[in-house]
Amino acid sequence: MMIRKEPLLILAVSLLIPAFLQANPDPETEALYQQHCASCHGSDRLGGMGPALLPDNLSRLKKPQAVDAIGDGRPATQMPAFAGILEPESITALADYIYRPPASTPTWGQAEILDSHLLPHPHGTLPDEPVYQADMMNLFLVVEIGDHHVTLLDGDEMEPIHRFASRYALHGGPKYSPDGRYVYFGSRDGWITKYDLYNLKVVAEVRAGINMRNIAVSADGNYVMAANYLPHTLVMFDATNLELMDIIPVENDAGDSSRVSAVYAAPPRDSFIAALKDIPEAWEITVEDGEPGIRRMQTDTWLDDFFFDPGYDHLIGAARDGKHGLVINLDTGKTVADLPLPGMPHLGSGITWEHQGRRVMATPHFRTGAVSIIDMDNWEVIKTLETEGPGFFMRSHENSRYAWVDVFFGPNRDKVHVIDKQTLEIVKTLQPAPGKVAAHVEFDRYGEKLLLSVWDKDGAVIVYDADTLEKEKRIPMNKPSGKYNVWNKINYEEGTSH
Ligand code: DHE
Repeated sequence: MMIRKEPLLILAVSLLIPAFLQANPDPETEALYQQHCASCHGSDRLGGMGPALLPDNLSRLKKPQAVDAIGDGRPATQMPAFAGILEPESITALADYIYRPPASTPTWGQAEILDSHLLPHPHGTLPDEPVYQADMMNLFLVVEIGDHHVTLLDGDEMEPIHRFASRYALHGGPKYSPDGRYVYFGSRDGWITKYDLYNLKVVAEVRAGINMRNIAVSADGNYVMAANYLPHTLVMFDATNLELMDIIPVENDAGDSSRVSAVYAAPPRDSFIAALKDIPEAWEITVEDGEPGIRRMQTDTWLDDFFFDPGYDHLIGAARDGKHGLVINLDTGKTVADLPLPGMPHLGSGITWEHQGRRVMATPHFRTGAVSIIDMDNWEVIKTLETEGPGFFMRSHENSRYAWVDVFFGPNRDKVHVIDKQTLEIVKTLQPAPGKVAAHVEFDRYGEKLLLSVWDKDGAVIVYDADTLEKEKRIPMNKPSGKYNVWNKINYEEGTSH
């Protein structure tokens, strides 16, 4: 294990919460928390068997939902119901308490990361043959956020092979090792889980931060990089057993620190690219002899999510103001185009394809019912397709003539549009389960079939024929979100996310 010795880098990063904002709960609520909650969620609320209960980690759970969870428990988890044990006022007081910043400053540095490391099956201790029969290149993983599970699907038969519990609130695409045997999941609470798809076992886990954005696996499969919101760090691990290699403080020359918007592997460059949310910089990180080296690119503005052209020559990033996109040449670090993309483009979900001999990319928007289609040679928007509402995810496959985009927000969120990649028109709008969000598509390795999520506790993934657009099968699942095909991911297929 190589860990930098400079005291500056042996981090114990603070939340920097002003004193006047810090929690001052009444001792009674604090005592209730310690009595009933601390054993699972940690005495410092940093999480344990249960998730972290800090305001930033709870930003996606509304307070009334927290009150319900404390009172009624959470099905299919270890969270018990406290309604029969605690008075309603105590339950409300506890819910208030967990939304307040903690009195003592949470830290997540080297000691905490090393301490969190779990290694149930060190590399080389499990058999090298799959324990089931399937085309290992046509497997899908489906993340079910309803009860924090993952289903492994056989992509030829479209049948579940196995279902296992995940860490709380997985987010972002899991990343496969280059040979497709292992998959790395990232959770919002900072946990990275390495899972062996041959043996159907968790082999290693580590917690990289308190509030994590995403993870990336290097093209050679040797390193895992975690991007954090809290603390302001990038953390690098040896992919073999998830051993800590380096903690990179995310700061500019003036010492201002920043959250990391996201980090991705850039295979042709043999590097990682990260964009920063609070400092106008994008970083290229290259690992040599186990040591990460950083090249900083100044950007015209702060970047949110981003995307690359197929050669990874350019980064296309969404400006944090949500009003435009920037194209940055990754060799020179210079901004070469400013794209008029109103309505907060969701560039992380962009896809590309060949259109009339030129490469185009397309992205949905979080705030506008539109898909922007951009010529990647001259960076001009060639078409803005009107949709029935703002969308989240877009998908296609090189072998399919269609691209799919959902209508994730608004009254039409149960609809998905099918776009003809040559005419650039919507040719069909499907409504697979009226009243239930339909979102996120992933194709099989051949581009012949696809899976669409019905994003509901009583939900499903629906199998469609990618050509006839006919529904073939419904596989019940608990709020399935993303789906990830091994072949498409390890080959960086043009129609899927990286
Ligand atoms: Fe995501 C991917 C950021 C909210 C489901 N989301 C990503 C990635 C980023 C990101 C940077 C790419 C990481 C990767 O794959 O390595 N997401 C954000 C946000 O900033 C945002 C808008 C606010 C936030 O809460 O963080 C956000 N995301 C959501 C959701 O509300 C979704 C719908 C439900 C959830 O699980 O929280 C959601 N995000 C997803 C999914 C992916 C994702 C399913 C992977 C898509 C893929 O196909 O690869």
